[in-house]
Amino acid sequence: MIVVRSETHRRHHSLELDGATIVPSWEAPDRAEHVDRALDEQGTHKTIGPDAFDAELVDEVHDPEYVRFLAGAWSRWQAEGHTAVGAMAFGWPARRFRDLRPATLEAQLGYYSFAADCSISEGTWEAVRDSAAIADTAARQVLGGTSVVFARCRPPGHHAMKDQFGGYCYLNNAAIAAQRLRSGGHAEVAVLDVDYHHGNGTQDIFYERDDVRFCSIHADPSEEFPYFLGHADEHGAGRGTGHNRNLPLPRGTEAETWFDTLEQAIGWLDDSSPTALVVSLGLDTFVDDPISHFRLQQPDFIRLGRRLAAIGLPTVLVMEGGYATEELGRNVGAVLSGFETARRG
Ligand code: SP5
Ligand code: ZN
Repeated sequence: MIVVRSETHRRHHSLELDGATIVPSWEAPDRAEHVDRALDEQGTHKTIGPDAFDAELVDEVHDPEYVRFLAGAWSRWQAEGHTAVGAMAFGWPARRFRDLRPATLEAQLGYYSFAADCSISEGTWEAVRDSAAIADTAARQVLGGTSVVFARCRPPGHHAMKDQFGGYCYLNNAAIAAQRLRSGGHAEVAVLDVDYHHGNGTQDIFYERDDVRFCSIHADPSEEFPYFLGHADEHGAGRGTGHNRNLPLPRGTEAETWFDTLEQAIGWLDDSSPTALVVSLGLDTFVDDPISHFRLQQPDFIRLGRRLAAIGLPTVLVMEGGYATEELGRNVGAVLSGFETARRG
């Protein structure tokens, strides 16, 4: 399989709140290192680097001012003389506050985020930019006729809203891939999100659109992050009504139920006629994931790969979460080999 990756991710070391303590994030560089090593060991993949970041494409799914904010936040933070190792919000425009675009960096950190589980520091923007470019490049490869490409993105993207970062995500890599497929001629694109957490960002970006339909299988947000989006009654709005589908499952869900739900998701995506597929491939559904509570085992990831291949559409696989770092490489490898055997067979 063609794998798009880059080393720039190593420059991004995020911090997150654990209660009132600030700790190194679960979403750390060794995640991608384990994946790269495992895929190299499989020896069946062709690795390429990303093409240049296409700001115009990204501005079609994100607020351009938000993208400018991300690009400039760290240098502004330093210029202001802060000594903290990372910039993070501490105030948000919550209920009954006003939706005012602030001018100061401190206020903008709150305006442009929805969670305090990720920070902006030295190298964050460069890693975020490459991660987005990786997803875009994978989509371009698919437009060029390759049937499936793996975008080894880090940081992940599916929580990133039109104009808010959070959930370890800054730019929405899957949305960028979907937008590239749209602009390359696919009239309708399906996005299937199998990360343990709801893909609130992808939902937000396409909520009022009928050309990209979004379906997510995830832990019920009434008991899991991101809490305030991802419920079963969110169906889309305006032209997008009927083009969004959430399939929340309780904590502790086993593989059997999960795969039944996957059938529902695929069936729903097939209700219309998408000609290309983007998969937000989170591996945090794994039984030993340290922050998640579904119970998929490694062989289930082979099965997942096979099932995704059987959908039969040109496919971009975009890496999202997965925090059982030691096993992450083998789990990603399992999806890719399942996919490849099914498509060859
Ligand atoms: C891409 C992705 O999977 N993002 C997930 C973001 C989750 N962030 C909030 C995590 C809160 C975890 N608290 C864990 C406590 C473990 N003792
Ligand atoms: Zn996740």
